[in-house]
Order: sequence, then structure tokens, then C-alpha cells
Amino acid sequence: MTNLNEVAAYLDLAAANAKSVPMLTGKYPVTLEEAYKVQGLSIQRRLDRGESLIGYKMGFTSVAKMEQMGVHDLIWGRLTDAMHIVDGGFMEISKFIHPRAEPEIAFKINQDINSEVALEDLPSIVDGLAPAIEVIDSRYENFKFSLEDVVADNCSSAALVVGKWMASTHEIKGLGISLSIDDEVQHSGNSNAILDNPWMSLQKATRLITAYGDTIKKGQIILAGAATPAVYLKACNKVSVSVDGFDVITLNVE
Ligand code: OOG
Ligand code: MG
Repeated sequence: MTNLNEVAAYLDLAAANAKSVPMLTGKYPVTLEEAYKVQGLSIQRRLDRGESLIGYKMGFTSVAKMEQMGVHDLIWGRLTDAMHIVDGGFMEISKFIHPRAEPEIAFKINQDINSEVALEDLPSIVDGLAPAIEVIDSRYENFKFSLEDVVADNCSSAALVVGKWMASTHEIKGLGISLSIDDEVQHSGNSNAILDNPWMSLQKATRLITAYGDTIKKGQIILAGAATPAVYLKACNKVSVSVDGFDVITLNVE
């Protein structure tokens, strides 16, 4: 049987050294349940180094993302403070393997959540909505993976930028959303590409994360998942994400 602590160390070191590694298949076969355990163990290594958990991210919530990566199941991963970059801030590309950016919507949770929350009750557990840039950086060679691989690898989580928080009454359905590099639009779409309604992603997050046994804590962030495909980044790129009705957010690659 695969030693899950060993797999967690394998992926954590790949991230820390910014060096890609072969997929788990073959050397470290894991079931989906074990993959979530590996994710938990690898995040625990980060927490043991002093990082703190700031929230969760949903993945493969849009057809655009499922098609781009060839994985068709919803996944979730964890976000730590070390991944957070301020709006207009910089990311050092040498600390990443083959980073990609994608446009997202973020929710800020206003109370501890231990069980699934119904769709109509979600605005009452949120006190902020914002556009976000997620930087994903698979630790696997050529950014290729199976469902189990990507879950074990904390769903490729690498960095995030969150814009100005707006009230939970702010509209997030049916909005134009775009991802630009150096002021040129690379992908544009609609926020409803996220499960037909981005609130659905938060609904699934409350179900899946609490079913696993985690409590989503007051003040934590949930990323809804990308509305468009992700784009590879290069040094000196300026990434911007625009969601109608929100201020544009940017990230500089150096
Ligand atoms: C996995 C992460 C997917 C999203 O927004 O769908 C994700 C990957 O594509 O590497 O973050
Ligand atoms: Mg994402």
C-alpha cells in the first residue's frame, strides 16, 4: 500500500523546490479518498512551517476548465496565507514551475460552517464578494494529471489575488468576465459558466468540504473556480481580471 505521508512529502517538496515530478500513477497509486488525505497531509506540512489556512478553492466548476484539463469531476483544495498576493502585487516566477492564471469569483464567509447550506441561505453566510485571479501550478510534469493526481496535489493551488470586497447583495450571476495579459484579452466568458450560477459553487463547497470533516471558518475565502480556460504566464506579464460591476484586479509577474 502507498505510504500517504511519503506522497505528501513528494508533492510538498516539488512545490517548495519549484521542480515538477512524475504523476503518482505507477509509483504511488492512490484512490480518490487517499488523494484527499495526501492533500491534507501536504497542507499540514505547510501549516507546520507556520503558514495558516485562509480558505478553500473549488475546481472544474466550468466546462471550459474540464475540457482544457480533461478532468470532469468537481474538486476542492486548500489555500494558505503564503499563497496570497495583494491586488497589484508581484509574483516571482522562479518560485513556480509552469504557472497559469485564471479568472475567478471569491466569497468571504461570515460564520463557521459545519454542514451543507441551502442555495437560498448562502447570501446570509457571506459578507463579501470579489473578483479574483487564481494562479495554478501543477507539480506534475507537463501540467498533466488524473483526478486523483490533481486532488493529491492540492488542486494545483499556487497563488491568489482577491479584489475589493463588495456586499453579499452585489450581483455575481450572468456577468461578463475576462482574463487579460498585458492588456490584451486572452479569454472572455460569463460568470454563469461556473455551474450555471457561481453561488452553486459555494453550495457545493459547503457540502463537499464539510462532508470531508473540515469546518469552513468565519473570515475564510472560497474561490468558485475559473469561468474560462487558464493561460500560461511569463516573466514581465501583467495579468488582469475584469468582472462586470467590480473593479479590475491585476497581478504582475517578475
Ligand atoms: C486544477 C485546478 C482547477 C479551477 O478553477 O477549475 C481550478 C488545474 O486545472 O490544474 O483551479
Ligand atoms: Mg481555479
